[in-house]
Amino acid sequence: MLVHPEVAEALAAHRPVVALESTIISHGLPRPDNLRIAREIEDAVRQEGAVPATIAIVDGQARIGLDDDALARVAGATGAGEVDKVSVRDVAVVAARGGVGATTVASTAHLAARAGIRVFATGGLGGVHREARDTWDESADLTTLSRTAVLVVCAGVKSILDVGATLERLETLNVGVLGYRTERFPGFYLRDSGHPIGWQVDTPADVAAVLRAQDDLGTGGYGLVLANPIAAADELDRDLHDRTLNAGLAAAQAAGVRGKDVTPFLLEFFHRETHGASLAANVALVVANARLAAAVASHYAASHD
Ligand code: PSU
Ligand code: MN
Repeated sequence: MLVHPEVAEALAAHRPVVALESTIISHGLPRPDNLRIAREIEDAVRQEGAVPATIAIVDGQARIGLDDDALARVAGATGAGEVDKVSVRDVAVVAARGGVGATTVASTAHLAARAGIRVFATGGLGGVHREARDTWDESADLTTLSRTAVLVVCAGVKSILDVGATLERLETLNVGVLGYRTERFPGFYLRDSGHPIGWQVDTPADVAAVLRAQDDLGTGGYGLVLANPIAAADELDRDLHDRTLNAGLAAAQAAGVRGKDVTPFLLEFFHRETHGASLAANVALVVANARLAAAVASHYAASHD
């Protein structure tokens, strides 16, 4: 594992660091916009006074914090071969083969915790797929968070998933869910998924206090989700959303898409069918999450004794 010097220095000095995932860059956002957006997300973290640590596997090495060249490789901008989507179980394989891999929420959380980074920002968490009763398709994001000391700042989970089942699984797995200025679990492109959550927090300092209490009480080994709804101005039109979702689910089924290809397929479908409206929403919410994560990391770092 190679921790970028800027990230290592910040961690050693107890200055704020925010981990960022790379699957969103390689598989969640269309090329060539993805590289520019990846930089925008890092800039948002810096603007809030924290150091960004985008995580990926490059030439077999797990990297915590990417330089510009590595970021371009993960974005597929150098044309130097394919980038694998890498969950926790794949990390060692891609590393041993010397490959290039983009890390999911699960593997990013794992590597972030290993590097001592407590706060992580992304767009949407993986979860239980709608047809899970038949396919058993549940993202390893959930089980990984049940044993990884990381706060994940996200805009909820996408409506392509079974949101209610995902919330139930998070409860079973001891993963806390906090709503940022809301008591409704957000629905990624939409502010409200239709599901309530138990705890509302109103400031980054409140969130940092929960992290400190977790550390003190020994529940810090479990992940925590900070659900930050997309801004009202950036929300997708609900009718457009519902139409696209139904069409996308039908298309995925007709095409026989399975396993780890399901999420990228549906994301791409949304971006194409909404003529970029879902992409604009996606970028807005990720940048907002990066900012909020940086603010939380700053308060958490400041509370170090
Ligand atoms: N949700 C999104 N955008 C994404 C993903 C999820 O809105 O890019 C990615 C994340 O990396 C997440 C992964 O960890 O998909 C989940 O994939 P799976 O369902 O195959 O575990
Ligand atoms: Mn899956």
